[in-house]
Amino acid sequence: MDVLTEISLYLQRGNEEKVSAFTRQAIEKKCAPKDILNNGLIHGMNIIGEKYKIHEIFLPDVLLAAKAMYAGMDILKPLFIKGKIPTMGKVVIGSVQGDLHDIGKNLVGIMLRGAGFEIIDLGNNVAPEKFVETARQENATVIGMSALLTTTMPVMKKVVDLLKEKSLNNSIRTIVGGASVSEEFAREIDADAYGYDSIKAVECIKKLVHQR
Ligand code: B1M
Repeated sequence: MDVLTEISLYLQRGNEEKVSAFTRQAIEKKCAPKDILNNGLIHGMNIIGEKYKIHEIFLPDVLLAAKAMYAGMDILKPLFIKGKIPTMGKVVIGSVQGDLHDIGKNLVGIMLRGAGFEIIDLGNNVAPEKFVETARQENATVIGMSALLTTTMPVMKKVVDLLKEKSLNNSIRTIVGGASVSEEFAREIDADAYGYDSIKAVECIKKLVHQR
C-alpha cells in the first residue's frame, strides 16, 4: 500500500502514532508536503466526513480523526513555513462565532505564514466585534473567516456589515471559506473574496493586499 494511502487509512482509524510515523516516512520518501496534506490527511478527513454524514461513524470517531489530523499537520507545518520572514502584511483569521471547527482555518494560517504573512489567529468561536476590533487595532489588511456549519455562515455577513458600518470596508478586506461556504454565498454577503482551499486563500489574499 502506498504511504499516502496508509496516512489516510490510519487517520480514519484515529491512530495518531501511525499517522505521525507514516507522515515522517512520506517526507523521507520525498513526497511533496502538499501531496501528503491533500492526498493523505485531507483525503482521510473527507472520508470521515462522508461516513459521519450517513451515520456509519459517530462524533467520538470524528474527534479521534481530528486529533490524528493535527498530529500529521504538526509534522508538516515547519515544511510550509520554513525560513519566511513576514513582510506581506497582517491577516486576522478565525472560525466564526458558534463554530468550533478549526482544522481548515489552521491550515489557511500555516499556508499564509509560509507565504510571508503575519497572522493573528483568534481561534474559534470568534464574535464579529472581535474580528473587526482586532483588525482595526492591529492595522491588519485582511480578515479571514472560516465556517463549516450552515448555521454559523450568517456570522460572516455580520462581520462584513460591521466593517461597512464603521467605514472600514475599504481599508480592511474580507475573505471567507470553509466546507459550507461557496463563491455565490461570498458574493451574496459582499465579502471581498472566497477561498475554496488554503492554496486558493493565499492567492486571493495576495490579490487583496495589492488592491489596497
Ligand atoms: Co463537525 N460537522 N460537527 N466536527 N465535522 C461537519 C462540518 C459536517 C459537514 C459533517 C457531516 O455532517 N458530514 C457537519 C456540518 C453540517 C452542516 O452544517 N451543513 C458537522 C456537524 C453537524 C458537527 C456538529 C454539529 C456535530 C454535533 O455536535 N452533533 C458539531 C458542531 C460543533 C461546533 O462547531 N459548534 C461538530 C463537531 C466536530 C468535531 C469537534 C468532532 C470535529 C472538529 C474538530 C476541529 O476542527 N478541531 C468535526 C469535524 C472534524 C468535522 C468534519 C468531519 C471534518 C472537518 C475538517 O476538519 N475537514 C466535517 C465534514 C466535512 O467537512 N466534510 C464536519 C478537513 C479540513 C482541512 O477541511 O475545514 O473544510 P475544511 O477546510 C478546507 C476548506 O474548506 C478551506 O481550506 C481547507 C482546505 O485546504 N477553508 C478555507 C477552510 N477555512 C477557510 C478559510 C478561508 C479560506 C479557505 O479563508 C479565510
